Amino acid sequence: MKIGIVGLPYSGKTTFFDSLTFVGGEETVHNRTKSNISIIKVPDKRLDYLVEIFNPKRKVNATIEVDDFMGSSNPEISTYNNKFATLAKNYDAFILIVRGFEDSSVPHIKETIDIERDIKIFFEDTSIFDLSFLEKRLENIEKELTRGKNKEELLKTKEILTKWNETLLSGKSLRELELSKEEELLQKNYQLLTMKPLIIAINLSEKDIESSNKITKEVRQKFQTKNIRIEPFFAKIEFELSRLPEEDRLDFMQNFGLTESALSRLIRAAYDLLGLQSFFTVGEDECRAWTIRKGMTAQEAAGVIHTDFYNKFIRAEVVHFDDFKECGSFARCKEKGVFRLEGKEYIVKDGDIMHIRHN
Ligand SMILES: Nc1nc2c(ncn2[C@@H]2O[C@H](COP(=O)(O)OP(=O)(O)O)[C@@H](O)[C@H]2O)c(=O)[nH]1
Ligand SMILES: [Mg+2]
Repeated sequence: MKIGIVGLPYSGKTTFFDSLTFVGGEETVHNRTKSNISIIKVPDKRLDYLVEIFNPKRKVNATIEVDDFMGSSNPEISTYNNKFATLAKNYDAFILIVRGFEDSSVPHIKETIDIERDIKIFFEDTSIFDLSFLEKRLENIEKELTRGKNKEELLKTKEILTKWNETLLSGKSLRELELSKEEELLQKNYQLLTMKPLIIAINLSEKDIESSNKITKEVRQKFQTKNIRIEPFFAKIEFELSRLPEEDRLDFMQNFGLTESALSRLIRAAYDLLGLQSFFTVGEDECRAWTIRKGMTAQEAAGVIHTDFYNKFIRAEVVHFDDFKECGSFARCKEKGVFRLEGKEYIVKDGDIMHIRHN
């Protein structure tokens, strides 16, 4: 799962990325000419709790890949141009950093601070790329239709693409649509930008901490739809925070009246929007959060751990995290009847603790 950090120049993308990398990054590949990619641990309080109980040798968080691919050192993709559009297709979701902080020493390509205008620029530019893609594709379909092969399939595709085209022309984004299985398959091939989940992170200054809820509410009223999350954050504070030793962080945040770092919130939001969830495996060696798509079966989830577990799956022993926390031990879970044996068709829930029985 890859997330692209996008936004206008000087909005705080690299500041955000560098904070993430310091706090949760396992491995950073700094390649200033191409991309800056980092693998980020998805924070999870439930996993922290399991680690306290089982005291394992290793703790393994779920991970997600984040890329500061519009990095300022590559002026060719510093705005939403064609090159941006080509690269942006590679991502499963975007975090759009929008500048809300005033600072006369930091230039703004539009000269003034205007959160709504900058969000609109992103919406409009990405819609234009999608529209031009759809129009080209529709022209090709017309040509293919005259050849008379695969007529039925082409007509079906044409119908879908025409609908998407009209949605965009009416000023809406494709995120708002409910997709059929067929449409999902098309999107897999096309990677339309306005269909990708979007997190809008408004980068505010410290002096806006008190008004941040009000500012965010206004932006949400205008732009919140399906597959969009809108969150405020304070890039400069987060950056300083990430450089502090862990034990000093809480004090530092409290000085600003903050209770938690916004980075965890943003990463978890991305994880949710991508339709991802976690199940856990626990033991003395390792406590681990595994990433699966919502709706996956026990057998498919077992296959994420190991293909052998998929092929030789017998049953899954399952306890939900909440039940485990309430009972305090597996033995007590068995007494209370919340420890279950599930077959391969069982739909895994977010927070299930599983042990796979296999041949
Ligand atoms: N005052 C202030 N400056 C910031 C903030 N966030 C970023 N900056 C500064 O703005 C400049 C551009 O930030 P950068 O992260 O490089 O932006 P990018 O072009 O989007 O990658 C840098 O000098 C940052 O230190 C902020 O919240 N407040
Ligand atoms: Mg940058």
